[in-house]
Order: sequence, then structure tokens, then C-alpha cells
Amino acid sequence: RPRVLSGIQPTAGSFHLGNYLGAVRQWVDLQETHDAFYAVVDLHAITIPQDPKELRASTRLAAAQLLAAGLDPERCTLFVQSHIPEHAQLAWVMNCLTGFGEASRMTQFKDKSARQGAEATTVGLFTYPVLQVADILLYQADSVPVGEDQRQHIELTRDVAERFNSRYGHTFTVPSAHILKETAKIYDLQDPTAKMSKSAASPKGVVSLLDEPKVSAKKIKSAVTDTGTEIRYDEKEKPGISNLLVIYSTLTGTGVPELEQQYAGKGYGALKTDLAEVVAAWVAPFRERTQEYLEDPETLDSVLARGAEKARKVAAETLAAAYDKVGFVPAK
Ligand code: AQP
Repeated sequence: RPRVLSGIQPTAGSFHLGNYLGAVRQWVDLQETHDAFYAVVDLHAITIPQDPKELRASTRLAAAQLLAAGLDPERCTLFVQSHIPEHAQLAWVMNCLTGFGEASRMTQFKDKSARQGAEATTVGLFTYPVLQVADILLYQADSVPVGEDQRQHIELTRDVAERFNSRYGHTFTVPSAHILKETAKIYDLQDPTAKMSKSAASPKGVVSLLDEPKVSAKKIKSAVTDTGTEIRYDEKEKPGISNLLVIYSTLTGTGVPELEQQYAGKGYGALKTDLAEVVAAWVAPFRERTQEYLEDPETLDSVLARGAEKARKVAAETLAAAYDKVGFVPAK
């Protein structure tokens, strides 16, 4: 079976529709056909300041949401990144193979550091993509299911893997990005040209999966659209409506052309009202399942412990091979 690896940050508590439609939904599908490794990436979370108590709670909450979304620990390996020390260990090696200029070109870093301000930007935030390189290569992943915003980091991973392989001999699988075209980028409902994001300036355009359905309905109903009346997919002229159609289509499995037909002659209000119901119907069982996992922290922690055990075997083997290639003397 080909292998996949992906991760999600535990920050901000609830996942949003962009996380689910862009990434997690594919993770659920891929566990059926792939040897799948999925991580709650808490080491990445601390690249910006986190309250320790909140981080611990949101890490468990992230795991609970992943299980509620359909990850099955019998079908995939679900683990917490900090449980596997090899991530940080391999990241150091990868830091020494990544150019300063190369890392400086990462657009996510430029965006996030601009938001933080120069003084508050940490070296950790700068080397975050390199830690991601290590996350992926440790598991010899063939592909990495992510949203469009991660494409550049996967390209970096490929470049660094090839560099390592050519310098030291073949060691790492060179992975490719697995990005679903339709849901590669879900947009902010208030600004349908910007990505829906946990760190958006305002939560108004971000549909959190754990929001009360009333709250999500309000956000959907006040989504920014164009001044026209026609419900048609047109990314350029109608980015707001197109975004709503994509969300509607992926949550229901109805094709966009069918939705266009279904809503021919109807107003934007009808589409928004129905989409609010579609989202409410999807999130109701999701919220309930998340709550159930949270109420049973022992089970949750033991799922994560089993995941860590499985992940560690693979990670330790890869790290040992990489250390050997680099020329480190083995520890006796
Ligand atoms: N809007 C989106 N559309 C499609 N996919 C998205 N992803 C995130 N936003 C969208 C994908 O979700 C996965 C997990 O992302 P992450 O843990 O790196 O989350 P993040 O980047 O912290 O999430 P945000 O909301 O995008 O936060 P900020 O604002 O901090 O950048 C990834 O596969 C990502 O592609």
C-alpha cells in the first residue's frame, strides 16, 4: 500500500470548514486505500505563543475531532507529534540541508511573520516548514494530502529529500502533494478571495465545525456575494457564490452543475438558507461524536498511545538510517 502522511495544528480549538473540506475529508477516504499516518502537530503550534493548559486541551480536542470526522484507529495511525522525538531530531538534520534564502521564500512564513511583527517572530516559525519536511520524510510518505496553501511546503520537502538523497545516497521517498482540485482552497465567507483561516482577522467568515448551528447559519446567511442574482459557478465574477456552491456540493455529494440547475431562478437567500441547513445536518453528529470522545479521555489517550507506538517504529527506523548516512557514530 502506498503511504500518506499529513498533520493538523491543534490551535484555535475547533477545525473550520476549510480544514475539513481541504484536508481531513481526504484523510478519511485515504485510510481505506493507503497506509495512512495522521498527526496532531503540537510542535508546530508552539511556533506562536500558546497557553500550556489550552494547548493540552486543544490537542485532545483536535484528536477527538479527527476521530469524529471519521478517522478510524484500526485503519490509520493517529498520533501526537510531540510523542515522537524523531520529528525534532530529523528536523535538525534537515535544517542543516535547507538554505536560509530557500526558507526565506516561504510565503506562509512571510504572511505569518508579518502578522506577528518582527520582534515577536520566532526562529521556530521560520524553521516550521523544515520541521514539516522532517514530519513527512520520517514516514517515507508517497503523498501528502493537504490544501493548496501547503503546496510550497511540499515542494520544499521534495527539494530537500532529493538533496539528501543525492548527497548521501538514496534514503527518503520523494513525496508528492495530494491536493483535491475542487476543495483545494475554501474561502473566507466575508472575503471570498482570502483563504478561510483559523487566524483570520474576524471570525465572521470562518465556519467552525464546533459552532452552534445557529452561529454557522448566521455566518452563511451574511456571506459576501456579488450584486447579481444568478446562481452560477464563476470563480472570477462570483467568488462568493462559487465558494458556497463548492461547500454545498462537497458536503452533499451533489455536483455543482446539478446545484446550478436546482437553484435556477432562485435567489441567493434560498441557496444560503439551504446551505445553512446542510452544514447544520453535517455538524450535528460531528459535534456529538467529538463530545463523546472528549468525555472519555482515557480511551482517547490510549488511541493516541497506540498511534504513537506504531508511528515511532517507522520514525525510529528512518532516523537511524538518516543518522548513519550523515556519518553520526551509532550510540551503543
Ligand atoms: N481554507 C482552506 N481551504 C482548504 N484547505 C485548508 N487548510 C487550511 N485552511 C484551508 C488545510 O487544512 C490542513 C490543516 O491546516 P493547519 O493545521 O496547517 O492549519 P492552519 O494552516 O493553522 O489552518 P489555517 O486556518 O489555515 O491557519 P493559519 O491561519 O494559521 O494558516 C492543511 O492541510 C491545510 O492545507
